[in-house]
Amino acid sequence: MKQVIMGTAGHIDHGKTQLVKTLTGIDTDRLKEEKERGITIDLGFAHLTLQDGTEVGVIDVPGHERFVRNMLAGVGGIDLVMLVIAADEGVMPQTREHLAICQLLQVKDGLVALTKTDLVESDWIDLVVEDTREFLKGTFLEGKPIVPVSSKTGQGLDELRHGLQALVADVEPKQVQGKFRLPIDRVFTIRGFGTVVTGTLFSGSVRVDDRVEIYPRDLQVKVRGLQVHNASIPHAVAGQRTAINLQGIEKVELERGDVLGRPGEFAPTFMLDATLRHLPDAPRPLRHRARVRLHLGTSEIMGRVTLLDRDALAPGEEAYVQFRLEKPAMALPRDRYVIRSYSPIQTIGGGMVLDVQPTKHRRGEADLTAHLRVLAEGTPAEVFTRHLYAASHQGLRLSQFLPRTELPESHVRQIAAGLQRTGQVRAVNQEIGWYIHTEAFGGLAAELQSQLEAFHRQNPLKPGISLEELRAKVRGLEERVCLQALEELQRRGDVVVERDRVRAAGHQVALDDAREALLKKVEAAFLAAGYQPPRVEEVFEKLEAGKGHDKELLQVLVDQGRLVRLKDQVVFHRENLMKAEALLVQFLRDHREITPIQFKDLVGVSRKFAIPLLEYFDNQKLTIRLGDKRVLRGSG
Ligand SMILES: Nc1nc2c(ncn2[C@@H]2O[C@H](COP(=O)(O)OP(=O)(O)O)[C@@H](O)[C@H]2O)c(=O)[nH]1
Ligand SMILES: [Mg+2]
Repeated sequence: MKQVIMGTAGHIDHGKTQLVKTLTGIDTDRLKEEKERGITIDLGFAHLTLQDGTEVGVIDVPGHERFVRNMLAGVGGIDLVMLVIAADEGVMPQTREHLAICQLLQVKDGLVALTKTDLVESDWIDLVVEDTREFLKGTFLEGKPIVPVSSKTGQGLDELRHGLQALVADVEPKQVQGKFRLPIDRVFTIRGFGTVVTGTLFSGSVRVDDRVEIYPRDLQVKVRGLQVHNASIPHAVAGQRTAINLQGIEKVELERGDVLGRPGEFAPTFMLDATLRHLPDAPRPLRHRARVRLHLGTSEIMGRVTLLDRDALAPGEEAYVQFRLEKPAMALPRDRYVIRSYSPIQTIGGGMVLDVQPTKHRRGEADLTAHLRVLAEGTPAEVFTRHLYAASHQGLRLSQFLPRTELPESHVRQIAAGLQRTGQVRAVNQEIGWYIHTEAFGGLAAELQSQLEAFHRQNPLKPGISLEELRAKVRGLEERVCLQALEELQRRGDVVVERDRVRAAGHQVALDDAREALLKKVEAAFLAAGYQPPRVEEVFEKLEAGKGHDKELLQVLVDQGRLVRLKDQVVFHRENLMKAEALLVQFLRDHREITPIQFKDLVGVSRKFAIPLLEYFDNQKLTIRLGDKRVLRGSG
């Protein structure tokens, strides 16, 4: 069954509420004050059953200029508008304002009811129809039916019903598969039930017993009951006027403007990127950082408009902007909004949300316009790719991206899979949905390689850089991404990764003849020292050379495997170490175990070196320590 919501619009006293009552039998002016004063103050709700059985939810809005904010809370989710114009008065200020609002919110379709025809002559009606036709030119209502009616005599009501029936047939079905979202337009208490909220179910669906979150309040509650058109149902879907009985919350804890959604699916925000169209009949240019009222869904939030590419936006112009808000908003890309000036309060423009988790833009930022244009005009795949591109080498995880898109997870995964196939996107971690733009990945690999080369130039005697040190050279680089980029470089044959050390494939420790000769002498000194190796500084001092490079030169010998460093100051020549190892292995084969004292006597080494040597063999997994003895590993 098709779900359709129609809203009224138009100037005060033009007969909106009366017409709704005549059509539906429901008086939508329910407040005491409304009855007393005979004017609509807040939204009214009714429903209408058409000839073919379609139930149309009707939202009656106030026409008074002081209550336009209430009107705005009602028209956010409507499919059709019935613009009401009294035949005796014609187009009036709120006729214009309401039509402009519907235009900005991109209400898709509607018609005009020309009311109070019983008060005027028929040739006058023809004139007003003509005027109205002129007034609608260039708007979404251009060419739509203009139906003369009288709530008093009943004239024209059948034509009006037919007109509505024809429009309803063309209404597109809502996104029932989308994320569940319901902007709250009323909160009240019903004795025996507790707190009830109502709203137009924007997208997705909800069931009795579902847990829902009240955004942006960080409150979770349970759905105790659901009603649509006064009937209890187990399951409500997008496009329905829905009343939800909430468990575990008091009326005072929430208000119009809050949004119901699934827990964790949305991220409230203080900043929004958006397109903004300044109305052609706005009284003055909109200045950079002007304070405005942002109407989004059923909420009204104060904030400032950052114009990103100019100082002022002239009436009739359109631009990309960033809103900086005074309270958090809950929105998704492609949501429509309206802004009103702070004072005097007047509707001045509106547009479409592009990004709900933007970075704080600086004016004149490179690429900003191109970026926003893709978000505004691109396909879902192009938008996703653009966000990935902006995320650079950090990439995006689905958990970060999903609150930032109107698309459900399955759709985003599909898009990502398609982009992986065409090579535009890589997965950092397929399982959690962590993706990186291929260009960003390529840029990262190039950056790592140039960092590596710079390191080699500055440290010609070092064989390579540690992974951690290299990773720290690129800001915000995560380990998993870094390793994948290095893998790629290694696959290409550009770098070599050995355990936790990285070097450029072509890199060799550069030694000139003098250094080579010096190293030979150093090595010889350690070889000759046998099991009593000297301190490193002593060797260099004796050779009166290598000042300042002692450590690096020694490291070259260690890297080449000619010397072995047991501890910071304990360095052995590998050959001596191997001799000691041979003695130890032979002894353990014969005697099974050895104490440090036995080892000291066996090798003829001082106590100072005996322990580091034994620990070294433990570390090499040759021996195992059992109490104060060592045995061969694997010997039982
Ligand atoms: N003569 C006549 N009066 C009407 C008609 N429709 C509404 N009215 C009167 O116009 C006044 C304002 O109507 P209302 O529905 O409250 O206007 P709204 O402010 O647009 O909702 C009321 O006194 C109605 O009785 C109509 O078709 N003919
Ligand atoms: Mg009214």
